[in-house]
Amino acid sequence: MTYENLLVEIENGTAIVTINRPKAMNALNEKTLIELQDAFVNFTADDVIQVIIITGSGEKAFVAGADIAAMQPLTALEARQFAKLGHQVMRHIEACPKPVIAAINGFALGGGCELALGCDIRVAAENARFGQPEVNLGVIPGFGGTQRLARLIGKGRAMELIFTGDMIDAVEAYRIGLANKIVPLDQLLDTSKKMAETIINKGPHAVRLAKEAIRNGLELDLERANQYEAELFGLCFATTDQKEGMLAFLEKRQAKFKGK
Ligand code: DAK
Repeated sequence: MTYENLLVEIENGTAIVTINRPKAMNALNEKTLIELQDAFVNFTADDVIQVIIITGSGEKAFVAGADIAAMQPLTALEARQFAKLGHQVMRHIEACPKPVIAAINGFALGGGCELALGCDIRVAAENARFGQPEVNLGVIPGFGGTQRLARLIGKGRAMELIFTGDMIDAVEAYRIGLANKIVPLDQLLDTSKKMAETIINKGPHAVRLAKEAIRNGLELDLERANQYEAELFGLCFATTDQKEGMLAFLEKRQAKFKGK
């Protein structure tokens, strides 16, 4: 996979996608969004890839937002189109059956924070800074920030971040549940890769069905969500991984999952 604004490496079942526009702090322009979407279509279809890590190039920024220079002259209709493209990309990431980890190496602002929110897990480097500063520019978050941030950290905290445009550091992001963990910058990728490896060693179907259960279940009331979980739990028993996983436990050995 070769792209203009993305670097993609595949390592032991993990795809590492680096957003590579360092001169613009890895800001998301149309081209980058289209490339991200294309990359996720490929990751979803590629059986070799089991986990995806998204990070930014350099040491200063994960993604400093949607590209302000590209957005400034947009008409209302063009802006709507741009927002729709951003939403589509976040949906591709969220709906990707494979877990997606954001490795946040610096500023994750505006569209960058929204990209991190579209991922399943957020690992923050000590220099990570999060924020939804769109109100400083006279707009609101346009790639799902008003919705996903509130769902993740709660309405009150999301409103505070979005209304003030304040930036928060990694410690505060961890405290409010925006970051899953904080690590030194030089350990960010290794930690994320180790987490990917841990996940890869589990039953792939189980991990994917768990993602589906959490993601779709959160949109349902508890009763229906639990019924949905029961259906997916039942489905696990159609896989050889379930037979192997339980047999391995009973035989006191490591399971050898085949993803079948
Ligand atoms: N877009 C374009 N260029 C950016 C950028 C961005 N978001 N962020 C930084 N850059 C560029 C800077 O312009 C500068 O370029 P040159 O001047 O060197 O050519 C270069 O990156 C380095 O930035 P600084 O010189 O500013 O570096 P500092 O270390 O001093 O500051 C910073 C770093 C990240 C704190 C600062 O650059 C900054 O505040 N950046 C903007 C952050 C921001 O406001 N992000 C939110 C963007 S708005 C919607 C669709 C989408 C959205 C909203 C609505 N609809 C269509 C409805 C989403 C909006 C956003 O994400």
